[in-house]
Amino acid sequence: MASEVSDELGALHRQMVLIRRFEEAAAKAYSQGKIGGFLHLYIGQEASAVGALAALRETDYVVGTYRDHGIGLAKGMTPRACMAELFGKVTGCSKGLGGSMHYFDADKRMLGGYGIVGGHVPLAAGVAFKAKYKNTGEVTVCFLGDGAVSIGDFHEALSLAALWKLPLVTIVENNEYSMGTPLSRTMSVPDSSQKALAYGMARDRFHAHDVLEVKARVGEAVKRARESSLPTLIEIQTYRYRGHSMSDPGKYRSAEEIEARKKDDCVLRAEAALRAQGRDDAYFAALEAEIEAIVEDAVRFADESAEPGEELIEAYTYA
Ligand SMILES: Cc1ncc(C[n+]2csc(CCOP(=O)(O)OP(=O)(O)O)c2C)c(N)n1
Ligand SMILES: [Mg+2]
Repeated sequence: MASEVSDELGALHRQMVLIRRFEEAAAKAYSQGKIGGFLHLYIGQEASAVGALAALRETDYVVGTYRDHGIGLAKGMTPRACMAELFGKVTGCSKGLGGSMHYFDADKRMLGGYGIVGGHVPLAAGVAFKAKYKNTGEVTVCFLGDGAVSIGDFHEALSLAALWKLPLVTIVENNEYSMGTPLSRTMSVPDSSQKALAYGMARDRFHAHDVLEVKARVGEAVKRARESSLPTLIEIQTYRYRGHSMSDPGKYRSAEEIEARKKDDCVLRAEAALRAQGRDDAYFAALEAEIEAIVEDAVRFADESAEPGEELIEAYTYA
């Protein structure tokens, strides 16, 4: 019989496999010309969103960057609505008007998907401010990339979050690169969590190899936010296997570097732990088949859905 630990790990592993297969299918659809514009894949980083969001309640909020597919799916958005958004279809979560960078689902409390690097951090602080002002006990998690740490918005938001003691957990996903620029060329220190010291804020820093550890460590920050209304800055060290976006030839790093990082793959690590606890080949084969069916259904749904009509032009244009 599976233990409680392996049941929990099994659920988180399943979410990570879903995100990975979903994005592999999205990459294929992109190469077939079914998806236009930008497509930033999260492949390699899955344990970060899955572990972090597992530490939240459904009523807690998440705000993220354009690398948002994993965050959206981990927050409970449907693969259908997420895939249809990539295809620019009216059945997408943002009616096909936003695309890859603009996932949004108010019911699931996934408040975006933003394309301006660092620009969303003050928005997340505002969401946390609302929770404090109304005394709702809700926590807000904000994801950003290592490149956003050098943007002014990040510092303004953290400064006020600390001053006003907001229930905000800010997570820097340090994947070592902003587009083709390594972190060593954008920041004077390698550990972005040190920025918390300037604001008198709690901080933490760890790898995203082990999804249960991510959950536990983010969970401490969530507890601090919920029970003491205090913010935390966390750096999660991670790595993306694919290019910055689909148009990135990736000439700034070697194939050897990528292969070396894949040895710490979060999905394979979770699989190995599950196997050690008794899950067998049949379990993983059934899981892959189940996920394949979900992803195929999402692609079919997106393919068959209609494009947004003219009636939406005025509805979403500000004058
Ligand atoms: C204000 C601003 N400047 C530049 C860009 C162009 N741009 C898009 S993504 C990106 C890199 C950001 O890297 P990072 O924050 O590390 O996130 P990652 O892509 O690695 O997840 C840049 C410079 C932008 N979108 N917004
Ligand atoms: Mg980065």
